[in-house]
Amino acid sequence: MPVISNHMPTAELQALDAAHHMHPFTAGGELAAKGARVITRAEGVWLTDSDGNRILDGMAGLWCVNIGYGRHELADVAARQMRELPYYNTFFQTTHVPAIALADKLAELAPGDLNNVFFAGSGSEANDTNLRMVRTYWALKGKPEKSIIISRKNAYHGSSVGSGSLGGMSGMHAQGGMPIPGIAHINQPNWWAEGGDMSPEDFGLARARELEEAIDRLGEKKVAAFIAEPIQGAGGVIVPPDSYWPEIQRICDEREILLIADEVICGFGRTGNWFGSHTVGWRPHIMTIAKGLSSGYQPIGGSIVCDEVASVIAGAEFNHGYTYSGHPVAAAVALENLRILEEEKVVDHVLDVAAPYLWEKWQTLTDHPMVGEARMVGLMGSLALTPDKAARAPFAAEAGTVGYLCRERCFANNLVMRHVGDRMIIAPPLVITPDEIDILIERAWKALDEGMAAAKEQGLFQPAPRA
Ligand code: PXG
Repeated sequence: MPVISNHMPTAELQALDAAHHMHPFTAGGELAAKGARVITRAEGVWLTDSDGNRILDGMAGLWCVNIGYGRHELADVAARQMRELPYYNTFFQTTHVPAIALADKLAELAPGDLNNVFFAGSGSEANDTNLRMVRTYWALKGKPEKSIIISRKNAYHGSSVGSGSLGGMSGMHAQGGMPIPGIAHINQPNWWAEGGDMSPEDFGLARARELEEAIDRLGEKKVAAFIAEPIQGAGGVIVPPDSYWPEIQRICDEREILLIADEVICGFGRTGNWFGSHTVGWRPHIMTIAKGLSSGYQPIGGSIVCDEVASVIAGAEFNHGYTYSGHPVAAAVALENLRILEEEKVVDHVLDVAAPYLWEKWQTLTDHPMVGEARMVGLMGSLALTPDKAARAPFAAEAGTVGYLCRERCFANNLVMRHVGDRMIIAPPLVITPDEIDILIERAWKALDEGMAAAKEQGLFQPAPRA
């Protein structure tokens, strides 16, 4: 057996990868034929692949490397913690310093009375916790029938059976028996694709009022909670009309249901505030966190829970938890990440420097003949691709065909910009500089040009007939 290392030729690494490694959200056969891109190192916002290409990471890994790559402070903290206490659990009335310190810090950062943290290993696990916690809360309050959770179509809340059911991804629900019962999905506030002839403001109100209608239809007595991402990420960076969130808050204020803000992407500075719910003006009872909590340097997630819910849950044994809940190495690394975010004023950098500059440049992409709209909140942005801007028309080809062509051209131009259907999305590390933003925009423009040329060549630059 050869030693597998960065020094092996790319083709050999790809062959070994194809032989034994099953990839998430990937058509394995197609990838095996083509060969996976092998990433070997990273620094700041820059990835290096096994062929020595330097790639600008416009997605911060998977929306998570908020402080950028290559921060050795986190490696040092991890090594120190591994030497001192590599593992101990937080079950059965024990604890340890990293979990204590991280929970304490999160209680300080989170708004209002969100003072209590239940740790998990990922965002999916944290949302599974939330699902069981809100139902358990109502059961302990003597209302076990309050168990339905309302979510939204095209939401992403994770990939486990529970969190995937909370999510509203039709492609996921089509595989493996999801969603589980007891979850209702209302429509998303995606004006570009679904707004028809309505004004964005009217559409935002109408989509928010679907929450009210759903609660009334299902019966307030049966609804436990509403879960939403402040800004949908994996669904394509869907920025709702301004009317949407205030109306959601009004409805929530009038109903007795719990609110779960899924901050897995929006949290820890992504939207220009510590939490996305702050940016959109929404007051949740529980926040789901992961990703930027450790900037992806260690797998860790959790739920930040308000005092009322936590105190009711504390009244009985909550039969729930993970081996790695509050893992000491992950917790210590997360704490160091939060120290860097805070001391280096990274969230201020997003709000005052990076986001305004990126938005100024990002908007210019609407001058491109294939870009219908450009949206951005903080450092998460999207472009809607269209063959007919005035009609906001989708392509005649299957959704994602043209988006995929553009993503391929991004890769070829050493830029990671993803596609979700025919929306292009970015979420770069929060430490990105104006110079790097210039490079991002230049490469994005080139990739769009090449993507459009390829679409035209393949006869794909055609609007779908109007429904
Ligand atoms: N909630 C939200 C809002 C997320 O974006 C999760 C929960 C689940 O977290 P974990 O740590 O279990 O993955 C996520 C994850 C994509 C993509 O393609 C997005 C995510 C994960 C993988 C891929 O955009 N988001």
